[in-house]
Amino acid sequence: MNTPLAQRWDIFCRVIDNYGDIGVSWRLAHQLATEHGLAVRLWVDRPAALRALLPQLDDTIARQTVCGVEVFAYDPSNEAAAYPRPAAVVIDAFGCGLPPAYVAAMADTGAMTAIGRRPLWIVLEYFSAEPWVREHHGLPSPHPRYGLPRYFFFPGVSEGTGGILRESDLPARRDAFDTQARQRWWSRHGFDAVPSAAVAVSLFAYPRAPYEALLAACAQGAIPVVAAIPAGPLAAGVREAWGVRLADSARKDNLEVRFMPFVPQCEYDSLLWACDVNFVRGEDSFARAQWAGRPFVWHIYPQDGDTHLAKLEAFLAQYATHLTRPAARAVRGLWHAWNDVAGAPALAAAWAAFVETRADQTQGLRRWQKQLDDVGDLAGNLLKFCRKML
Ligand code: TRH
Repeated sequence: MNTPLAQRWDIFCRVIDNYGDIGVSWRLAHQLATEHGLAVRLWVDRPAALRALLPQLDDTIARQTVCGVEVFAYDPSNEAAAYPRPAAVVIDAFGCGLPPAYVAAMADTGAMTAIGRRPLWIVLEYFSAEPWVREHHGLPSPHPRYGLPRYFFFPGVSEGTGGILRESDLPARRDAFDTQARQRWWSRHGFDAVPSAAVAVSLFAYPRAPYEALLAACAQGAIPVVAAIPAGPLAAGVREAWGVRLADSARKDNLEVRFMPFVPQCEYDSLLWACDVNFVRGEDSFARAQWAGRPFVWHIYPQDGDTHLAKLEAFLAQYATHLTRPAARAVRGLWHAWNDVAGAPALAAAWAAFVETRADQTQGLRRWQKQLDDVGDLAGNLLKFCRKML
């Protein structure tokens, strides 16, 4: 490939659990390759996790090109592994660390001569809306042994942070997803159109979420609800509790549950657009829900010592400034109940208040998206940052 060396990027991702680490890494790799024309190699230690998001990936082979990205399986514990010449920019996703042999190659003068400078090492951190992120975003942390230039890059939602991922065509694709597209989407997945009086909800959360209480509230609620649950522990839990073995839908009073497949990542946005309210979790689905522009509920990834609760509040504090007072109260109430925050309202009452303020939330989300646009999308910000440093 005849690519200028500064156009070559490597992204290293170790899958800690679930799909967020690789979900963000893949989305970034794909956007850098397809939108910005970079030659991207994505190194992943558990290709099977990526396969769940990208079914065309063959997780039994060590190296392949998928959708413009070269995907490599690697074993971080194999110290004898050999790596190709390092790229000009190396992303250490979520601070997973780089293989020692690769780091040594980065410091090798041969590599430096070929690139024309020392490779740039970027530690892409986890998302947080906490104020300290602005102070730490972009800070240098040279490698102690080799002195390689290394910088922290923090995703965030306010000016002075790295922003969140968003492909340039996403808003246009979302806006083109009209009522007919929505009907076609449900029909493609083998379901009837959602009745106009019903609220369609997508439900993606960690198993500790009080989803049974939510579904009970929906069943007893005044407004009909259609809940789409992608395959996973929640769907398994509902199947078990409701005694539904194979059917792809089930009904209780005012609630219809639709058991969905775990869709490929490139289709996940359309699931969010086909729904009126989205329950999301972790990092990547949470970002997508913000761009989807439908009222959403974040199940935050739990951390030791409840440190995640500070992150939850930090996001809520910023988001709420774009909402009317009743909408902000309703959002906070349901997010608190969903995340088991002490003093949260009962889930049924919180859900009813949330549904009532949906129109206000949708308006607020437009203002929120404007704030995100002003910050700039993560891939574009990262590129600008690296060009400045290279
Ligand atoms: O899966 P997550 O909980 O991921 C993570 C990890 O747990 C990680 O260790 C943690 O640090 C991080 O959260 C905060 O949630 P997330 O980030 O939303 O990733 C889910 C991915 O799965 C996202 O890319 C969307 C995708 N997805 C599909 O492609 N199809 C589906 O049907 C669903 C429900 C999700």
